[in-house]
Amino acid sequence: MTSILVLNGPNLNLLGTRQPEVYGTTTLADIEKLCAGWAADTGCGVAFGQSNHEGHLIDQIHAARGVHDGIVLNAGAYTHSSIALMDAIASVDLPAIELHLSNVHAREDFRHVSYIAKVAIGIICGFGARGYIMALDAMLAHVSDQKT
Ligand code: DHK
Repeated sequence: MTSILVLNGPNLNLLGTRQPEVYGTTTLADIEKLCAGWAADTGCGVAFGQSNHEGHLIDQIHAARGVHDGIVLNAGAYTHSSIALMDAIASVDLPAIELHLSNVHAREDFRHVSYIAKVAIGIICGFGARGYIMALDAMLAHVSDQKT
């Protein structure tokens, strides 16, 4: 069975109340439920992780080796700064999709820079919580293509 890790970085635990005009009112628990529903519908496994700490995120990426077939990563602000997270993705040889709730390209210039994009198979941004399902669909299709 295909299994996908959905990993969320700093401040995403505050979704729902954090700048709702930017990130919406859907909580991370709501998103987890959405993803669980998608998993039940598709038969694909989905695991969920969140940390506000760069090293914990790296540990979770390393732990995905041999357990999951792909990673959907909303690295939050670490997207724009973390060479260590980029290296972690490059090191585990798993496909990763960079995800953002907001359209980072319509925001401040510093959000236009992404280290994750350099090692991701693709990027989804600007579709709010629905983006998680779009990313899961895309990752499942990518992994299925690779298996055939
Ligand atoms: C989430 C964050 O925390 C920001 O630092 C990113 C991203 C955008 C999002 O839209 O999900 O710049």
